[in-house]
Amino acid sequence: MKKKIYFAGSIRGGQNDTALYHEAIEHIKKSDIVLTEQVGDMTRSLKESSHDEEIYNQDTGWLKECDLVIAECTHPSLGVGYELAFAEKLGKPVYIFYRNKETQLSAMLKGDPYFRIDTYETKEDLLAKIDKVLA
Ligand code: 6IA
Repeated sequence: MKKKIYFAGSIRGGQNDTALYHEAIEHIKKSDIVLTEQVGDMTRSLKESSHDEEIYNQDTGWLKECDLVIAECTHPSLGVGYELAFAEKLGKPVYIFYRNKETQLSAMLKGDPYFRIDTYETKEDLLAKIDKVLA
């Protein structure tokens, strides 16, 4: 059966990696379901009017519904950090990937043995590691 994946990545924390999130999401969709496609949506602007309460309710609902969380954490994001702690409280498996040559991951993630954390360098490397998680 297809798994429901909550893909987390920075939005207001900075959108430099949105194209990469998009590719990762499209890759995951070949085998499973991604609940959070908007994270890789390159057509939407941060300037559009946002309904923050709706976003919060929808995303926390999806966190409750998902089978596992995959987060790309190279760009620090308050929202992603919140989602990861929320997922831990719910007991959802959480996989975190980041490019260690570009950032120092927060001690609040690295120091928490609950999270399964791995580094990567290239997009191909990231997709291969995601495949292992999904297998
Ligand atoms: O603090 P951040 O904005 O960087 O938090 C990013 C995380 O919060 C992502 O993993 C999302 O799951 C969630 N999130 C933040 N903003 C939105 C959003 N905005 N829609 C859905 N989830 C969000 C509207 C769409 C946007 C592309 C303009």
